[in-house]
Amino acid sequence: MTATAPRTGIDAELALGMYRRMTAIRLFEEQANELYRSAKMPGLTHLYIGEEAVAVGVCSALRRDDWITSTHRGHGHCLAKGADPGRMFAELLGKEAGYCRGKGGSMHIADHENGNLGANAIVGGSAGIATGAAFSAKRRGTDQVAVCFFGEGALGQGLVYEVMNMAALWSLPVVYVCENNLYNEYTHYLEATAGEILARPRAFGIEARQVDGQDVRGVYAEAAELVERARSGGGPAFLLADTYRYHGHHVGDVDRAYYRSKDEEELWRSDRDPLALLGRWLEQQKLAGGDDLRRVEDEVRAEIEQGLAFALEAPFPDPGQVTEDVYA
Ligand SMILES: Cc1ncc(C[n+]2csc(CCOP(=O)(O)OP(=O)(O)O)c2C)c(N)n1
Repeated sequence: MTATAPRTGIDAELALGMYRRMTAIRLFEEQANELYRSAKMPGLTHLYIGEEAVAVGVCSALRRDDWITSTHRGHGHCLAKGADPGRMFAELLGKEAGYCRGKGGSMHIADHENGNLGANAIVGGSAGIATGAAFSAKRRGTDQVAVCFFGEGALGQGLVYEVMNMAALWSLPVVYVCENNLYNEYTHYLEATAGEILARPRAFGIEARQVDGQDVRGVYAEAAELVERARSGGGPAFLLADTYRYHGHHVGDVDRAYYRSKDEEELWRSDRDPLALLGRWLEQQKLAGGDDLRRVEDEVRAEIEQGLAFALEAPFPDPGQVTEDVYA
């Protein structure tokens, strides 16, 4: 199909590609949850389900050689930038075939071939890395752009402001993408964040915008503009994406009624689901039918299951490697 929807300029190929990537993230995360529940995965993980449109909308506006940095909730960013689900599952399971040879686990996956400089368990920590990458691109005269994903909890970290200051002074090609899923761990963000979020980047003279993070087309449109602006010398930008995580802070956070209600969770799932919203739009625009969407889901499910089987069967690293690649 080559039909183009004129209002946004997003054609069928791009929209279906975004639907496919969002589906891959959702199904990957459901399996990651199962790995935890069946005690096959060491440690825990932070699920991105519900937030898929942010990673996919932004990364669809990037080239493969552009960079991203990610967070403790990083599987979605990683998949959206092109990582292989099998190697990601292998990393979650501590297998040698994993992206960090099984030594990083869920919160440290890096995939340099696809421009992912890594997830980071230190809240706000990757802001320095993304800004450094943008500085490097500028110094070397390439036209690469760096995107820094972070949760609104990172707005309490001083590093974020140190690097925004530098990025503005030196007009660096970096886009700060703040994923506001309403909660800093178990606390509503309004209890921890004073004033207007957008006033903070604007204080540095950084172009700052807000977008509905459940609408992948809107996220893509804003990101595409800000990325191209940065690429062509327009300097840094800040994109605030309003979103929601359907699951707990991490997979073990099951009883969460003390900090948010079931009704709130249900409302986001039923009314604001990013996959349902894009699916409905694709059908309304006659860019895809229900059968097309089901076929995409079946294909993606097969890929995810294949990746999972690969990881489950993959060998653990030799214990003799335990001190290799470790810097301390
Ligand atoms: C510097 C630092 N402080 C505290 C923590 C513990 N911690 C892990 S996740 C988290 C909340 C992060 O909230 P947010 O940035 O909004 O991301 P979300 O989990 O909502 O995606 C905290 C406080 C940490 N990992 N690093």
